[in-house]
Amino acid sequence: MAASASWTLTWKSVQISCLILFIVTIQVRSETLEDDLLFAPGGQLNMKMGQAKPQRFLLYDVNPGEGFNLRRDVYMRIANLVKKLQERDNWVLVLPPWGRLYHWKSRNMQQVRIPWSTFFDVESLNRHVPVVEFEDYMKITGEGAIDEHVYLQSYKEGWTNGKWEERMHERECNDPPTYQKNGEGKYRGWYWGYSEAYARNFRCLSIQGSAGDLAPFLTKNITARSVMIDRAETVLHDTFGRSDYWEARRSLRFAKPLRDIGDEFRRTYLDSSDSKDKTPILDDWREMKPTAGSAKGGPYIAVHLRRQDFARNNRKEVASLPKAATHIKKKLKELKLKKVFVATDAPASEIDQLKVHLKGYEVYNYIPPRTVHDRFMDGGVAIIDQWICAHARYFIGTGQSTFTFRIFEERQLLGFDTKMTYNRFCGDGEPTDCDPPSVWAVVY
Ligand SMILES: Nc1nc2c(ncn2[C@@H]2O[C@H](COP(=O)(O)OP(=O)(O)O)[C@@H](O)[C@H]2O)c(=O)[nH]1
Ligand SMILES: [Mg+2]
Repeated sequence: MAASASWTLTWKSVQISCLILFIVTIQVRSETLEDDLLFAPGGQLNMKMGQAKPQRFLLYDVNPGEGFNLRRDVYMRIANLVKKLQERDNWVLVLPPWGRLYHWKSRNMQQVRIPWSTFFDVESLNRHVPVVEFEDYMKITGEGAIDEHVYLQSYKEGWTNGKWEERMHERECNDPPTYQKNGEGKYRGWYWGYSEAYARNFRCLSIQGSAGDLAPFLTKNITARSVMIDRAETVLHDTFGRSDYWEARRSLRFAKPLRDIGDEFRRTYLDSSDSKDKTPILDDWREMKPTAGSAKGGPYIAVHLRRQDFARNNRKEVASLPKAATHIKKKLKELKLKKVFVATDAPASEIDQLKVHLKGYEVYNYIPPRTVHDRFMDGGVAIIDQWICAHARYFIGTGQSTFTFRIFEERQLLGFDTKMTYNRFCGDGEPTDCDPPSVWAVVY
């Protein structure tokens, strides 16, 4: 039977929850005492005084089919959930290792169990909410165990009376879970490629709502020390486009080595540097608040041409190469520029075709040297492309691509005028004056 875990708790269940919470808190406390060396100052006395609360860990994962740039958005939702949870308890966000992404097609390398530090500046993340890599989590807790695996799902019966409303109930799983209990009572399944990892408990939670709505559930219904929220893309942003949204986004900085490679490419081929282009980067993102329009950008146009599955599926947002080239040439003339940087997932043959259509102009694309590709893999190369696009005078993206959306945001954070950023190709299935992308101003 599906137990109700809704936020409308009855008085009786409140009483029971309090009792369970009390018992488990004692248990968690005694566990924590052993870990004091790792978990910062504090002993029983301090904890009684409310100074050092036991550390709790929030892990999460996303539907395996989702791409890198939607995952970055889900990170922001979960980071802000942790921010909210921290008002009550000492929660730490455990970063889900990267790997097995559909778009990472290079076959000559193992693209799995990749730590966040390969792609992102973990110190910057830490300035928003406390985070640890999964391998560090295993070291801290001494094993690869996760106390509670909570699998988010929709409501089997759909919306009530065809109306979407916020709600949350513990339910039987809609689909048979791929995580199965073995003879030792451990739930085994895909934990980012770590065979030693497992969950002690598994449950399904039907939810319609935002990430922050999980906070009461995590503080009242669950008292375990570590909880994994699976299919985290199911929950929405608490506040889209407000200051806490942007704080999470600002903290999600690319790793310095990748930014350095992008900067070197800008200097070498695109006559672009931060001082000339008025795109200075401060070490601490919390101090960066450039006024909109202050960034000039390098003397080149950058475009993101999303092809591959977008083109194969005949999405109406996809422009043919000749149509994209016509758009690029028009803008180059208008802005009196000669150089265009092309970020794309297209095969080399399509890039060559585009170059033919852009004859008379200088067309650049980033081809990683072997050493860079081996170290940073497909994910890192894509970030270098995004970084170069973020610094162009003018940008044109692909409609509905989260890869493009993340470039829009990056440019907003550098201080570009929105007119120089929020542009996209009109697809072959759209009119030539297709709707421009929606503009999101940064809120500081
Ligand atoms: N290097 C590089 N990779 C790209 C480019 N466009 C797409 N990709 C790859 O394809 C993936 C697209 O998936 P995703 O991040 O979900 O973005 P979306 O599908 O466009 O919304 C990216 O994460 C990259 O791995 C590009 O311009 N350059
Ligand atoms: Mg995608």
